[in-house]
Parts: sequence; structure tokens; C-alpha cells
Amino acid sequence: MKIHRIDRYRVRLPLRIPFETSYGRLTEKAFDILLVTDELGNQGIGELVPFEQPDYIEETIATARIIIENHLIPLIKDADIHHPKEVSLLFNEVKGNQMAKSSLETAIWDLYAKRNGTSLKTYFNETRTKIPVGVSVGIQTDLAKLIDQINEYVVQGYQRIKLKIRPGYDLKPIDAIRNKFPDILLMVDANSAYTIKDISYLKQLDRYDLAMIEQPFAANDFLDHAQLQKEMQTDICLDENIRTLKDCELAFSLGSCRSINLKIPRVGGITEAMKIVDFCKERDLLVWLGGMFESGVGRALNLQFASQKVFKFPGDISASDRYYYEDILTDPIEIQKGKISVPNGFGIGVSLSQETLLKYGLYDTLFIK
Ligand code: OSB
Ligand code: MG
Repeated sequence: MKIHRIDRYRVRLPLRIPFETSYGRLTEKAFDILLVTDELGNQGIGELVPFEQPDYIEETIATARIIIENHLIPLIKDADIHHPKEVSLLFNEVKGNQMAKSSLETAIWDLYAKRNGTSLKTYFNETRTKIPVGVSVGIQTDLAKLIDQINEYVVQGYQRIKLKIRPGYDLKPIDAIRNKFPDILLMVDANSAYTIKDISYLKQLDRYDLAMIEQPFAANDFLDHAQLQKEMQTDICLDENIRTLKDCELAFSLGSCRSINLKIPRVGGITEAMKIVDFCKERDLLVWLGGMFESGVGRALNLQFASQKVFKFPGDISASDRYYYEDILTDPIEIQKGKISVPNGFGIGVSLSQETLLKYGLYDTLFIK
């Protein structure tokens, strides 16, 4: 397989509901769609997912574009690729920058599956056709509005609610949700907003029967998380910390968490994600699939990957209408009875709406043979 050209759309899609986390507020999501074409004219699609601000992790969409154009494309433009697993090896000399790598690596997996006339999920183990899904709810200081919003998601069938929290917005909203929905599968995500000084405060969360607390401490901290996990009953889940399989090994051996939020782009692509899944399975570490407010392309990829039976905990993979007024797919992703169907076509299984892409995006060509 030879790469003959790479094109992209740089897109900004307005969000239906602004999304607020412990570190900021998002009203539009910027992302790039990369189209990788082989010597036979097959085309793989990948999404570049980082945010515009380096406030979730250090990568931004602008830094990722530079890495892609100046460092990653030169590594694949003359290569003869027999299997997409070779791409992560070719990219090895570029340190970090996982989301930049993932955008091309996942496009090449999609290309490979399309070339072979098969769905992407055929490369994964023990797959299902429908996936249980959850929804991540942004910070909403008006608690009546928060409860209304969650109620709407529960009515739509979402099987798990994840609430974003930060100091000053934690016990009260959690208490309000638990009072109204005593039995829902509920978890919280702090996006690194607390520190080791908050351990005794955070222990109060143990009384709310939370499925887990995601990333309470800094994105590169393993020791303080291990201390917290020792003192708390509630499972700790790591998100920002996990960039590689090595990070999972470290977290497991230190006891920093009992659960991993796996995002394919945050670990550099499908090949590393598969290794992490194998590791978690062997160690009985709960692994579930997270999200990055992806467009339909990234969520179609997430659905293919989350089709594996090991992802029994509902992922952050919501329907198109939870995020956007218009998605960039010809057929938006829909939820039915708390589940989303894995798209059926070749590769990631979806086709692009060129009209929507051009309405919200700019097209250019990065490389032509
Ligand atoms: O921490 O998981 C996170 C969204 C943006 C940035 C970080 C996170 C999130 C989510 C939403 O929680 C997941 C989604 O529905 O895509
Ligand atoms: Mg998170």
C-alpha cells in the first residue's frame, strides 16, 4: 500500500450546548478531517481531535498540524505499508504528539479495511453490533437546568451520566442528581482540578455510589492518584495521564487507578489502543472508551473500536444531536434504547457530507505524489 495523496478539511462546527469543564468553555469544536488516498484510489478518513487551547492536554490543533505536515507525512510518503501496525513504528522517531499521529494512523487503518473490502471491526476481538453509551454533562451552575438536562438524556436512553466537576461545583450538584436519580449509573470527571490537599474533601464523594471519579489530579501525576485510591472506596479512573501502554503499566503497578478512560487519539492511534485493551483485560483493569467531542468520523471510529465486548461500561460516545446541529455525515449517528449501532459499511462505515464539510470548513491538499 502506497500513499499517493493526503487532503484535509479544516472544520469548525457550532455546538448545540456550550460545554463547560473545570478548565474552560467550548462553544464550537474545531477539527480536521484527513483523507488519505492509496495508489489504487481507495480513501481512508481520519479525524484530528485536539482542542484549540492546550488546557486538556498539551497538544493543540495548531501544533498537531505542524507535526503532521513537517514531521509525520515525510515519514509515510515514500513508505510501502503492508499493515497499518507499521505506521506507529514509522512514527516512533517523533516523540509524543499522539493526537497528530492518531489522525493519520486511524485514516490508514480505515484505508486498509476499505482496500480489503471489510468493516474496521473485523480486526478487533469479540465484537458486537450495538454499543451501550453514556453522555458527559458539562458544568451548569443552575442546578434546576442541570437536572432538566440530565432528565432529557435519561429519557433519550443514555445508560450512564458523567458530570464534570471542579472545586466549588461538586458535592451540591452530585447531591442534587442523586436525589432526583437514585439509581442511575453516575460518575464524575474533574479534569485535573484538585490536588493532594483535597484528599479528605474528596473522600466525601464515597457516599454517592459513583461508578468512578475521573482524573481528579494533574495530568502527569501517578503518585498522588495512588495515595487517593488507597484512601477512597470509589474507583479512580485516569484519562489525561494515559498516553501509552507504559502509562497503564505504571498506573497499575502503583495502584493509581482501577479504571482507564481509553481515547484512541490520546494514545496515538489504534495500534497502541489495542495493546492497552489487551493489558487491561489481562489485569482485570476496567477499560472503557472516552470521547473528544469528535465529529461523526471520530465517533464512527470509536464505535468500531468499542464494539469489542471488553467495553461493557458505557462509553462517552453520544448521538450526533447531543453535540451538533449538523454532523458531517450523510447519516448522523443516532441512539436507540440506550445503544448506538456500529456503522456497517467498509472501514469506519460512514460517508461524508461534502456539503456540510464545505459549509463549515476549508479544503486543501497536504501532499500529492
Ligand atoms: O475529559 O473526557 C474528557 C470532552 C472534552 C474534553 C475532555 C473530555 C471530554 C468529555 C466528553 O468528557 C466526551 C465526549 O462526549 O466526547
Ligand atoms: Mg476526562
